[in-house]
Amino acid sequence: MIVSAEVESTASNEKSYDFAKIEAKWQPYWEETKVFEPTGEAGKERRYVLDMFPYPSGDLHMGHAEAFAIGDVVARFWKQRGFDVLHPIGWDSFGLPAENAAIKNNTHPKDWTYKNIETQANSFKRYGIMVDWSRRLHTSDPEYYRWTQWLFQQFYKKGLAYRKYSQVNWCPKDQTVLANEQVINGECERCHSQVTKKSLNQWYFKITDYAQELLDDMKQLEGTWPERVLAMQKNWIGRSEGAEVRFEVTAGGGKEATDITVFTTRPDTLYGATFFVVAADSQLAVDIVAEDHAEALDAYREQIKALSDIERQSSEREKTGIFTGRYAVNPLTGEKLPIWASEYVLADYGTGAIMAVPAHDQRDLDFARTFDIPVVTVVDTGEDDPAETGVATSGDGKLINSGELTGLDKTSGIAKAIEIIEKAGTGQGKTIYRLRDWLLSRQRFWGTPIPVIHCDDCGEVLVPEDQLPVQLPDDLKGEDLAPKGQSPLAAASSWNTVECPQCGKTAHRDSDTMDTFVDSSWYFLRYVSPHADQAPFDPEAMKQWGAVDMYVGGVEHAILHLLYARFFTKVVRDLGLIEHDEPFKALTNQGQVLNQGKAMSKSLGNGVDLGEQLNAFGVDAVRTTMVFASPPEDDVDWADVSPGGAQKFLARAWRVAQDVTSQPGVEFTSGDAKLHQLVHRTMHETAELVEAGKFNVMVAKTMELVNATRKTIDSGAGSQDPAVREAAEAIAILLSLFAPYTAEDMWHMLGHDTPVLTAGWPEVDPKQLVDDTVTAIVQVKGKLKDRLEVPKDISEEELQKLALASDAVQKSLGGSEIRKVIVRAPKLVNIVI
Ligand code: ANZ
Ligand code: ZN
Repeated sequence: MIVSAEVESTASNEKSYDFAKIEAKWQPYWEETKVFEPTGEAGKERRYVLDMFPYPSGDLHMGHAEAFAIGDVVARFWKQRGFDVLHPIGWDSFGLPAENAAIKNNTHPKDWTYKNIETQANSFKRYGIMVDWSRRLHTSDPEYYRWTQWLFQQFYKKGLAYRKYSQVNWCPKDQTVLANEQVINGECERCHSQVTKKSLNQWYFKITDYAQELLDDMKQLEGTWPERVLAMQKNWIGRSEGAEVRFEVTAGGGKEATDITVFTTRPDTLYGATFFVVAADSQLAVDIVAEDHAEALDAYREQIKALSDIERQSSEREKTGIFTGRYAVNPLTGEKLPIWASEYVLADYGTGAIMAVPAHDQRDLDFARTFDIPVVTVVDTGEDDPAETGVATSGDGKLINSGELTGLDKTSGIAKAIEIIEKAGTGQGKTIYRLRDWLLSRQRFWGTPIPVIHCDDCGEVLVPEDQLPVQLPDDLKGEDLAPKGQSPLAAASSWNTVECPQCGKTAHRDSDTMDTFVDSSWYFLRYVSPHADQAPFDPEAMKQWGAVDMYVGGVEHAILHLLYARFFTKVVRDLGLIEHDEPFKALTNQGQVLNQGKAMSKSLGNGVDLGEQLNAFGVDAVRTTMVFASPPEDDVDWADVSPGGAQKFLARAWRVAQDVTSQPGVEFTSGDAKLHQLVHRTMHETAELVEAGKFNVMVAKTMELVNATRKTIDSGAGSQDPAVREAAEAIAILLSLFAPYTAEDMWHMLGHDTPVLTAGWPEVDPKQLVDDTVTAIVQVKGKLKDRLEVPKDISEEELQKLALASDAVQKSLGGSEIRKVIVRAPKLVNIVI
């Protein structure tokens, strides 16, 4: 065990608070009492709290410790507030690192995976997270991926999973395709190799069918999801309104006349189009190129193959392109525009072809200047001529040189242009999205096999439902799994060769596996009934739990995982299996744990080992530090925090319980009224703070309450004061949200014999919250004898009671008989003798 100097001194000051002993004592108790599991009590309101499930790489790290401490505050708070709480855990246990480890160690990926899961599970148990262990799941278990496969098949039947031959991102090192989202600045997000393009037959999910709904339903999330996450999703979906316009391509260069449709957001600028561009890597370019330009086009296509979409669209690089030898006719002006092929037009956006308006589109202007193409200004924005400045103008203004559009502004120009082309039958208004279908197949082993069989006669045949899951073979290991340009499963012929379920001929299993994002797109649905074996989840359990009330996880998942999970939820709803539209009603993005301003990383050598911190300071001190350091969404810099300080605070709180000598169940009638009031105010305020996500302030309030209670105890006979017991119990309940071991130990020291998590939130007396007190004057025979601080809304009887109890009043009465008491609450009491 590693003990720092600071800890040693702490430990000698507070000898009696021994976190290791407390941890050892209560961990088995929680397992025995099953207090972390939902009770399923009828009629109880339910809450579902979820932390993004971990990937089993090694042991837990500081990032896990932060995220799970935060999620647990929410889960434990709702439990104390009387809800039945579901807070499950599982592992996202497919993926490449396991496979790479297996190749290196000549083992099967499951060895590495399940060993790491066991290590992490033990650490989570030690960390005291309130999770229902009976619901634990692993996405690499056949019981789980059976249903991932089943869902894939339902998607397939609805036309939402399909295979298509296309140019895809290919990582030459990992020898697998990558989704667009996994290509960062032209590099593989994992191994940083330069990504290339390859033509392959790949599986896709048709997420684009849901583009508009994914946008529209963000309304349901406003206010409960971080704004920036919503903004990122909106951007990613990228809705564009405009028009499709059909251009006739004249015969020439050995090719016949045809036509090409473009997508434009600015049909109002049609008169400013001076050239036309097709995506150089599209089939369209090959189809239309003049015969005597074909060779040059081929050479150009070869040259741009290695470029990523981001590089291709970068404004920094000089534009490149090649003339195709053909011309397109502007449907409004009849003008013949030269058709170029260039990298800057993307093959898979819009129609893969554009009309170029250099005066009002910077990319087009850059291109026009490179190749000396005319620039015609058609919107008078009041700025300088783009042909001279090299800066395209995109603002609003009056249309000029534009025939029937001349004089209109941008909005009415767009409307008018659409009206004209629609009437002429050469185009129509159109909305498109930047979102692409989700490429889900991977040429790797350690993933969910795609449950499809390919037959020469029958084509794609779904594996019959009663034969699911299609299991991964157990007998491949080490070198068998090394990347070979196709899935290792393609080479496993005994696994791969099967009878066609339809015609009985020899056929082949699909040898690709699914992107692990598929596994994580529905796990939150599985948790409501993780052992269901007739369906992905039990409909009754789903009715009880429904959508996740609070989801906690890193902002790095703002697009991929969260968008995919939203898409899956909508499809599962459309399959009639659930009723809700959105998987996560609320989302909290926790910050990162840093060290000296930098993210902890192996290469920087600034990592802090969680196990060492837990050994040195105890679980509760680490958890308290995580929650106290900042609001949940901010970063925590481990160089700036003090787990030693947190440990001292916990010891101080713990000793409060030790010093209470009263028995449970006493009501506050007399004693330290100030402390009594503080307890009620604290419980009221902390509930509001937790609801508002200000967990750090909640901890600060707990600290204040501990200090005040200490003062009362130290001021004399406090240990018997009912206010002190009330305060100590309140402290234990507050600590149960973020320092569970200390809280449990205190609760039992205070004489309770059930788990602190069953205590419930104490009822708050609204009278104790009334801020405004007034000074009441007490007179005897018309003479002022005392002043009393009383609540504004004090009753006549209460005020009279307080007045008669006053020492000064009693003294002046001196035993005389009281004839009459006149009470004017809350300000005056007059005693007549
Ligand atoms: C003419 C025009 C004039 C355009 C103008 C813009 C400004 P967003 O808003 O991102 O959807 N475009 C269309 N398809 C393209 C593709 N496959 N690759 C590259 N660029 C493409 O952008 C839509 C605009 O981007 C379209 O409107 C088109 O250029 C271009 F003053 O058409 B525009
Ligand atoms: Zn067949």
